[in-house]
Amino acid sequence: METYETLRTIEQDALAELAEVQDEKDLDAWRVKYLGRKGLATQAIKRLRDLPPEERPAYGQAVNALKERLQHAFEERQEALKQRAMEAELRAEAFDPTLPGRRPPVGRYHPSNLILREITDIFKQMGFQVFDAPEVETDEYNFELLNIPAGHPARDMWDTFYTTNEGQLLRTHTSPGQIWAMRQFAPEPIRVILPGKCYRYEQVTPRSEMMFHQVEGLAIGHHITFADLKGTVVNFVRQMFGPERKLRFRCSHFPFTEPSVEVDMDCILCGGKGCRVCKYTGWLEIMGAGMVHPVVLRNGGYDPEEYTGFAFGMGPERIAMLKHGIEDIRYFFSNDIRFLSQF
Ligand code: 2U9
Repeated sequence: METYETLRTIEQDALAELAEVQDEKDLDAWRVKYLGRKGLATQAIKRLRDLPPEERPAYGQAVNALKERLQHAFEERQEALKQRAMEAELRAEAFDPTLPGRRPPVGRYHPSNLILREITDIFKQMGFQVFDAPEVETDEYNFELLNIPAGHPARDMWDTFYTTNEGQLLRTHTSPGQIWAMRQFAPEPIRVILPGKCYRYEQVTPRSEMMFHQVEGLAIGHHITFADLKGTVVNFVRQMFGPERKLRFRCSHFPFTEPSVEVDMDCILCGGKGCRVCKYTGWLEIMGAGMVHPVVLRNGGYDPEEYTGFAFGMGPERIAMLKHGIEDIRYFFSNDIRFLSQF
């Protein structure tokens, strides 16, 4: 019976030690110690020799049963350790839903586009539709059809980017687009607004860039008068700059309008008292305008005996500069995120 006692001791020791095993290495050492070829459980079979033959089968079975139980306990422990390691790994990599999220960088509208949208929205309310026209133009559309023939002194007003193709250029104003609009719609009355890019080969200064935007408007129909132009401009300015704004229409000259005016608004900064922004005049120039010249009307396909129209043009960057107190037009196109992200 002492032999069986030994088997029990082996089993008790083995299970107690197994419970203490914490990692793969110790587990393997345990397996070698008890179940390996020279392991205690394996070696226990040697006691067979000391037993009388009739007791040997029972003892053999007892040793095999012990080995099976130990093997089973080994596998259970192995599985438990694996499970524990996996849980630890998952805990280490765990997603923490309480951490603040990482914001992806989000783009926004360019201040030129924002002001263009504001301007076109106001004119849309008054029944104007947005018309799109090419930026690469011909001499004919950019100058001639607008009553600016070759040699006309007005051509000196624009220094033009000519292309290597004869007669082809980058438009110096959005006005050629108005010819496209007139020729598309004549003889129907029209109200169109043309926002877009223009190019002039000039010295870049705080007040002028080589590329800039213009918004031009054109209304053609029967009985359109200067009073319609005035009402349209006053409504626009009061929506853009506030209901208290005063306006002044000052005589001017453009080849494509007759009569022509330049429109001044009382200074938004000083209210007309005079300050640095209005150069102590109390007034800010915001646009040019006039009644469409009869020659231009005819070039667009309208009979000037039957139709009249008004037109106006403004620089949206200038409008945005006045509205937001921006002092240098070059901020718009120098891609400085510190400037752009303020709008
Ligand atoms: C056609 C007929 C008439 C458009 C006009 C102006 C006056 C004008 C400038 C102001 C500031 C442009 O950005 S700016 O430099 N524009 O003063 N523009 S009347 O008149 C037209 C245009 C096309 C067929």
